[in-house]
Amino acid sequence: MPTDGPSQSTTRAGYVALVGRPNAGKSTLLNRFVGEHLSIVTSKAQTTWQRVTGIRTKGTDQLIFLDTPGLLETRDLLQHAMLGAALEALAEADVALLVVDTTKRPTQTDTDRILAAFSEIHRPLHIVLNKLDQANLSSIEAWKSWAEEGLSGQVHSVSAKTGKGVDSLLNVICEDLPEGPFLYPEDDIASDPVRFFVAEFVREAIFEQFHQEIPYAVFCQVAEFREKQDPTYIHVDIFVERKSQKRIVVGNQGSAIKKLGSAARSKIERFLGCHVYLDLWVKPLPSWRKSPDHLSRLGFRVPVEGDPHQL
Ligand SMILES: Nc1nc2c(ncn2[C@@H]2O[C@H](COP(=O)(O)OP(=O)(O)OP(=O)(O)O)[C@@H](O)[C@H]2O)c(=O)[nH]1
Ligand SMILES: [Mg+2]
Repeated sequence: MPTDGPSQSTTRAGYVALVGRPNAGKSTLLNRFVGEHLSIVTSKAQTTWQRVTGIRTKGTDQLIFLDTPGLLETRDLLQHAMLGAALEALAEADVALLVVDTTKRPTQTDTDRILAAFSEIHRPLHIVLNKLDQANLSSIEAWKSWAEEGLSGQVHSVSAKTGKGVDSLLNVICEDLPEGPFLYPEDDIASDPVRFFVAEFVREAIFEQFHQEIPYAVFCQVAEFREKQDPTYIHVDIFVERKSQKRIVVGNQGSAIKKLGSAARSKIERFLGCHVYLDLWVKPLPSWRKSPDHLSRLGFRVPVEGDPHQL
Protein backbone atom coordinates (compact mmCIF):
# COMPACT_ATOMS: atom_id res chain seq x y z
CA MET A 1 0.00 0.00 0.00
CA PRO A 2 1.40 3.46 -0.84
CA THR A 3 1.89 5.64 2.25
CA ASP A 4 1.37 9.36 2.65
CA GLY A 5 4.19 11.68 3.67
CA PRO A 6 7.91 11.15 3.12
CA SER A 7 8.92 7.89 1.53
CA GLN A 8 10.05 5.21 3.97
CA SER A 9 13.12 4.73 1.84
CA THR A 10 14.41 8.33 2.04
CA THR A 11 17.98 8.04 3.21
CA ARG A 12 20.53 10.51 4.52
CA ALA A 13 24.29 10.18 4.31
CA GLY A 14 27.19 12.49 5.00
CA TYR A 15 30.66 13.14 6.34
CA VAL A 16 31.14 14.16 9.96
CA ALA A 17 34.58 15.50 10.91
CA LEU A 18 35.86 15.11 14.48
CA VAL A 19 38.23 17.99 15.07
CA GLY A 20 39.86 19.47 18.17
CA ARG A 21 43.03 19.99 20.14
CA PRO A 22 45.37 17.02 20.70
CA ASN A 23 44.22 14.52 23.35
CA ALA A 24 40.61 15.81 23.49
CA GLY A 25 39.21 12.31 22.88
CA LYS A 26 38.39 12.46 19.15
CA SER A 27 39.57 8.94 18.40
CA THR A 28 37.84 7.52 21.48
CA LEU A 29 34.63 9.17 20.30
CA LEU A 30 34.99 7.81 16.76
CA ASN A 31 35.47 4.31 18.18
CA ARG A 32 32.42 4.76 20.39
CA PHE A 33 30.26 5.92 17.45
CA VAL A 34 31.37 2.98 15.31
CA GLY A 35 31.47 0.38 18.10
CA GLU A 36 34.97 -0.88 17.22
CA HIS A 37 38.53 0.03 18.18
CA LEU A 38 39.40 1.45 14.75
CA SER A 39 41.37 4.56 15.55
CA ILE A 40 44.33 4.24 17.90
CA VAL A 41 44.01 5.85 21.33
CA THR A 42 46.72 6.54 23.90
CA SER A 43 47.15 8.83 26.87
CA LYS A 44 49.82 10.80 24.97
CA ALA A 45 48.96 13.85 22.86
CA GLN A 46 49.38 13.68 19.05
CA THR A 47 48.55 9.99 18.71
CA THR A 48 46.56 10.35 15.46
CA TRP A 49 48.69 11.42 12.50
CA GLN A 50 46.40 10.78 9.54
CA ARG A 51 42.69 10.83 8.80
CA VAL A 52 40.83 7.70 9.94
CA THR A 53 37.39 6.93 8.54
CA GLY A 54 34.73 5.10 10.57
CA ILE A 55 31.24 4.36 9.23
CA ARG A 56 28.00 3.95 11.17
CA THR A 57 24.73 3.08 9.45
CA LYS A 58 21.70 3.63 11.64
CA GLY A 59 18.33 2.85 10.06
CA THR A 60 18.00 5.19 7.10
CA ASP A 61 21.02 7.31 8.08
CA GLN A 62 24.67 6.74 7.24
CA LEU A 63 27.35 8.74 9.04
CA ILE A 64 30.91 8.67 7.76
CA PHE A 65 33.09 9.89 10.61
CA LEU A 66 36.48 11.40 9.86
CA ASP A 67 38.86 11.27 12.82
CA THR A 68 41.67 13.78 12.48
CA PRO A 69 45.01 14.74 14.04
CA GLY A 70 44.77 17.42 16.72
CA LEU A 71 44.91 21.13 15.92
CA LEU A 72 48.51 21.51 17.02
CA GLU A 73 51.32 24.03 16.94
CA THR A 74 53.38 23.00 13.95
CA ARG A 75 57.15 22.69 14.15
CA ASP A 76 58.20 20.17 11.51
CA LEU A 77 56.85 19.06 8.14
CA LEU A 78 55.12 16.01 9.63
CA GLN A 79 53.12 18.29 11.93
CA HIS A 80 52.24 20.52 8.97
CA ALA A 81 50.96 17.44 7.15
CA MET A 82 48.98 16.42 10.26
CA LEU A 83 47.38 19.83 10.61
CA GLY A 84 46.67 19.86 6.87
CA ALA A 85 44.87 16.51 7.19
CA ALA A 86 42.66 17.90 9.97
CA LEU A 87 41.78 21.08 8.06
CA GLU A 88 41.13 19.18 4.86
CA ALA A 89 38.68 16.82 6.60
CA LEU A 90 36.96 19.81 8.21
CA ALA A 91 36.60 21.51 4.82
CA GLU A 92 35.16 18.38 3.20
CA ALA A 93 32.68 17.44 5.94
CA ASP A 94 28.92 18.05 5.94
CA VAL A 95 28.87 18.35 9.72
CA ALA A 96 31.66 19.41 12.09
CA LEU A 97 32.18 18.16 15.63
CA LEU A 98 34.55 20.21 17.75
CA VAL A 99 35.70 17.94 20.58
CA VAL A 100 37.12 19.58 23.72
CA ASP A 101 38.64 18.16 26.90
CA THR A 102 36.68 19.42 29.90
CA THR A 103 39.16 18.03 32.43
CA LYS A 104 41.17 21.16 31.60
CA ARG A 105 39.95 24.74 31.35
CA PRO A 106 40.19 26.46 27.95
CA THR A 107 43.49 28.26 27.36
CA GLN A 108 44.36 31.10 25.01
CA THR A 109 46.20 28.62 22.77
CA ASP A 110 43.06 26.45 22.58
CA THR A 111 41.06 29.49 21.54
CA ASP A 112 43.61 30.62 18.96
CA ARG A 113 44.06 27.22 17.32
CA ILE A 114 40.35 26.37 17.28
CA LEU A 115 39.09 29.73 16.04
CA ALA A 116 41.74 29.79 13.29
CA ALA A 117 40.63 26.36 12.07
CA PHE A 118 36.91 27.13 12.18
CA SER A 119 36.99 30.68 10.83
CA GLU A 120 36.06 29.68 7.27
CA ILE A 121 33.76 26.78 8.15
CA HIS A 122 30.07 27.35 7.53
CA ARG A 123 28.66 23.90 8.30
CA PRO A 124 26.42 22.71 11.09
CA LEU A 125 28.70 22.68 14.13
CA HIS A 126 28.36 20.68 17.33
CA ILE A 127 30.64 21.51 20.24
CA VAL A 128 31.24 18.32 22.17
CA LEU A 129 32.31 18.79 25.79
CA ASN A 130 34.07 15.48 26.36
CA LYS A 131 35.40 13.61 29.44
CA LEU A 132 32.32 14.45 31.46
CA ASP A 133 33.09 11.48 33.72
CA GLN A 134 36.27 13.15 34.98
CA ALA A 135 35.59 16.87 34.65
CA ASN A 136 34.75 19.24 37.46
CA LEU A 137 31.75 21.50 37.25
CA SER A 138 33.69 24.75 37.03
CA SER A 139 35.69 23.71 33.98
CA ILE A 140 32.53 22.47 32.25
CA GLU A 141 30.96 25.87 32.92
CA ALA A 142 34.12 27.58 31.62
CA TRP A 143 33.87 25.63 28.33
CA LYS A 144 30.15 26.43 28.05
CA SER A 145 30.82 30.16 28.33
CA TRP A 146 33.77 29.78 25.94
CA ALA A 147 31.50 28.10 23.38
CA GLU A 148 28.89 30.85 23.65
CA GLU A 149 31.46 33.58 23.09
CA GLY A 150 33.51 32.21 20.23
CA LEU A 151 31.50 29.91 17.99
CA SER A 152 27.92 29.30 17.05
CA GLY A 153 27.09 25.66 17.48
CA GLN A 154 25.00 23.35 19.64
CA VAL A 155 26.76 22.30 22.82
CA HIS A 156 26.63 18.69 24.05
CA SER A 157 28.20 17.06 27.09
CA VAL A 158 29.43 13.48 26.70
CA SER A 159 31.86 10.91 27.93
CA ALA A 160 33.38 9.08 24.98
CA LYS A 161 34.93 6.72 27.49
CA THR A 162 31.73 5.59 29.23
CA GLY A 163 29.37 6.32 26.32
CA LYS A 164 27.22 8.75 28.33
CA GLY A 165 25.44 11.20 26.03
CA VAL A 166 26.86 9.65 22.86
CA ASP A 167 23.63 8.11 21.54
CA SER A 168 21.68 11.33 21.90
CA LEU A 169 24.52 13.23 20.20
CA LEU A 170 24.37 10.73 17.34
CA ASN A 171 20.63 11.33 16.91
CA VAL A 172 21.13 15.09 16.75
CA ILE A 173 23.93 14.79 14.17
CA CYS A 174 21.69 12.62 11.97
CA GLU A 175 19.29 15.57 11.64
CA ASP A 176 22.08 17.56 9.93
CA LEU A 177 22.92 14.93 7.32
CA PRO A 178 22.04 15.73 3.71
CA GLU A 179 19.47 13.54 2.01
CA GLY A 180 21.01 11.09 -0.39
CA PRO A 181 21.90 7.48 -1.01
CA PHE A 182 24.28 5.56 1.23
CA LEU A 183 27.90 6.01 0.19
CA TYR A 184 29.06 2.64 1.58
CA PRO A 185 27.43 -0.78 1.99
CA GLU A 186 25.33 -0.91 5.19
CA ASP A 187 27.64 -3.37 6.98
CA ASP A 188 30.89 -1.49 6.36
CA ILE A 189 32.49 0.21 9.33
CA ALA A 190 35.81 1.24 7.74
CA SER A 191 37.16 2.31 4.38
CA ASP A 192 40.91 2.41 5.01
CA PRO A 193 42.89 -0.65 3.89
CA VAL A 194 43.67 -3.40 6.42
CA ARG A 195 47.39 -2.60 6.02
CA PHE A 196 46.76 0.89 7.40
CA PHE A 197 45.17 -0.47 10.58
CA VAL A 198 47.91 -3.06 11.05
CA ALA A 199 50.62 -0.38 10.91
CA GLU A 200 48.58 1.82 13.25
CA PHE A 201 48.29 -0.95 15.87
CA VAL A 202 52.08 -1.31 15.87
CA ARG A 203 52.32 2.45 16.36
CA GLU A 204 49.78 2.29 19.20
CA ALA A 205 51.94 -0.35 20.92
CA ILE A 206 54.99 1.90 20.44
CA PHE A 207 53.16 4.83 22.05
CA GLU A 208 52.25 2.60 25.01
CA GLN A 209 55.71 1.11 25.52
CA PHE A 210 58.10 3.99 24.83
CA HIS A 211 58.32 7.51 26.17
CA GLN A 212 59.81 10.93 25.42
CA GLU A 213 60.85 11.31 21.79
CA ILE A 214 60.53 7.71 20.54
CA PRO A 215 56.75 7.61 19.86
CA TYR A 216 57.04 10.82 17.84
CA ALA A 217 60.12 9.74 15.87
CA VAL A 218 58.75 6.39 14.69
CA PHE A 219 56.52 5.55 11.76
CA CYS A 220 55.30 2.12 10.73
CA GLN A 221 54.49 0.71 7.33
CA VAL A 222 53.41 -2.76 6.25
CA ALA A 223 55.98 -4.11 3.78
CA GLU A 224 54.48 -7.57 3.25
CA PHE A 225 51.14 -9.19 4.07
CA ARG A 226 50.61 -12.87 3.23
CA GLU A 227 47.13 -13.92 4.27
CA LYS A 228 46.96 -17.19 2.34
CA GLN A 229 49.07 -18.90 5.01
CA ASP A 230 48.34 -19.78 8.64
CA PRO A 231 49.41 -17.88 10.65
CA THR A 232 49.08 -14.81 8.43
CA TYR A 233 52.57 -13.41 7.81
CA ILE A 234 52.95 -9.66 8.27
CA HIS A 235 56.22 -7.76 7.90
CA VAL A 236 56.13 -4.21 9.28
CA ASP A 237 58.95 -1.71 8.83
CA ILE A 238 59.49 0.57 11.81
CA PHE A 239 61.26 3.70 10.61
CA VAL A 240 63.28 5.67 13.15
CA GLU A 241 65.23 8.88 12.63
CA ARG A 242 68.54 7.86 14.19
CA LYS A 243 70.60 4.78 14.98
CA SER A 244 70.40 5.61 18.70
CA GLN A 245 66.60 5.32 18.46
CA LYS A 246 66.96 1.95 16.76
CA ARG A 247 69.00 0.74 19.74
CA ILE A 248 66.22 1.82 22.12
CA VAL A 249 63.43 0.21 20.08
CA VAL A 250 65.37 -3.05 19.74
CA GLY A 251 66.52 -3.02 23.36
CA ASN A 252 69.09 -5.09 25.17
CA GLN A 253 69.40 -8.41 23.29
CA GLY A 254 66.15 -7.63 21.50
CA SER A 255 64.11 -7.47 24.72
CA ALA A 256 62.21 -4.28 23.84
CA ILE A 257 61.24 -5.32 20.34
CA LYS A 258 60.16 -8.74 21.58
CA LYS A 259 57.79 -7.09 24.08
CA LEU A 260 56.59 -4.70 21.37
CA GLY A 261 55.97 -7.53 18.90
CA SER A 262 53.91 -9.44 21.40
CA ALA A 263 51.72 -6.41 22.32
CA ALA A 264 51.25 -5.39 18.68
CA ARG A 265 50.48 -8.96 17.57
CA SER A 266 47.65 -9.24 20.13
CA LYS A 267 46.10 -6.03 18.85
CA ILE A 268 46.37 -7.12 15.21
CA GLU A 269 45.00 -10.61 15.91
CA ARG A 270 42.01 -9.11 17.73
CA PHE A 271 41.35 -6.84 14.76
CA LEU A 272 41.84 -9.45 12.02
CA GLY A 273 40.36 -12.39 13.93
CA CYS A 274 43.16 -14.76 12.90
CA HIS A 275 46.62 -15.89 14.02
CA VAL A 276 49.45 -13.66 12.93
CA TYR A 277 53.22 -14.01 12.63
CA LEU A 278 54.48 -10.46 13.04
CA ASP A 279 57.93 -9.65 11.72
CA LEU A 280 59.16 -6.23 12.86
CA TRP A 281 62.18 -4.60 11.18
CA VAL A 282 63.63 -1.37 12.57
CA LYS A 283 65.22 0.85 9.92
CA PRO A 284 66.84 4.29 10.27
CA LEU A 285 65.40 6.80 7.81
CA PRO A 286 67.27 9.97 8.76
CA SER A 287 65.09 13.05 9.34
CA TRP A 288 62.04 11.43 7.75
CA ARG A 289 59.75 13.86 9.62
CA LYS A 290 61.31 16.79 7.76
CA SER A 291 61.70 15.26 4.30
CA PRO A 292 58.93 15.84 1.73
CA ASP A 293 60.06 12.77 -0.22
CA HIS A 294 60.04 10.42 2.74
CA LEU A 295 56.74 11.77 4.02
CA SER A 296 54.95 11.35 0.73
CA ARG A 297 56.42 7.86 0.30
CA LEU A 298 55.02 7.02 3.76
CA GLY A 299 51.55 8.14 2.66
CA PHE A 300 51.33 11.71 3.96
CA ARG A 301 50.03 14.54 1.84
CA VAL A 302 52.84 17.06 2.08
CA PRO A 303 51.71 20.68 2.20
CA VAL A 304 53.04 22.97 -0.51
CA GLU A 305 53.31 26.76 -0.72
CA GLY A 306 49.85 28.37 -0.82
CA ASP A 307 48.11 25.20 0.40
CA PRO A 308 44.54 26.09 1.42
CA HIS A 309 44.69 23.53 4.24
CA GLN A 310 47.28 25.33 6.33
CA LEU A 311 46.83 28.07 8.88
N1 LIG B 1 38.14 10.14 31.47
C1 LIG B 1 37.99 10.18 30.15
N2 LIG B 1 39.06 10.01 29.36
C2 LIG B 1 38.85 10.04 28.02
C3 LIG B 1 37.60 10.26 27.43
N3 LIG B 1 37.75 10.26 26.09
C4 LIG B 1 39.05 10.04 25.85
N4 LIG B 1 39.72 9.90 27.01
C5 LIG B 1 41.16 9.65 27.21
O1 LIG B 1 41.90 10.75 26.68
C6 LIG B 1 43.13 10.30 26.10
C7 LIG B 1 43.22 10.78 24.65
O2 LIG B 1 42.19 10.16 23.91
P1 LIG B 1 42.23 10.10 22.31
O3 LIG B 1 40.94 9.54 21.87
O4 LIG B 1 43.49 9.43 21.87
O5 LIG B 1 42.31 11.65 22.00
P2 LIG B 1 42.52 12.35 20.58
O6 LIG B 1 41.76 13.62 20.60
O7 LIG B 1 42.22 11.40 19.49
O8 LIG B 1 44.08 12.67 20.63
P3 LIG B 1 45.12 12.95 19.41
O9 LIG B 1 44.97 11.86 18.41
O10 LIG B 1 46.43 12.91 20.11
O11 LIG B 1 44.79 14.30 18.88
C8 LIG B 1 43.13 8.77 26.25
O12 LIG B 1 43.85 8.43 27.42
C9 LIG B 1 41.65 8.44 26.41
O13 LIG B 1 41.42 7.25 27.14
C10 LIG B 1 36.47 10.43 28.31
O14 LIG B 1 35.34 10.62 27.92
N5 LIG B 1 36.75 10.38 29.65
MG1 LIG C 1 43.39 10.65 17.99
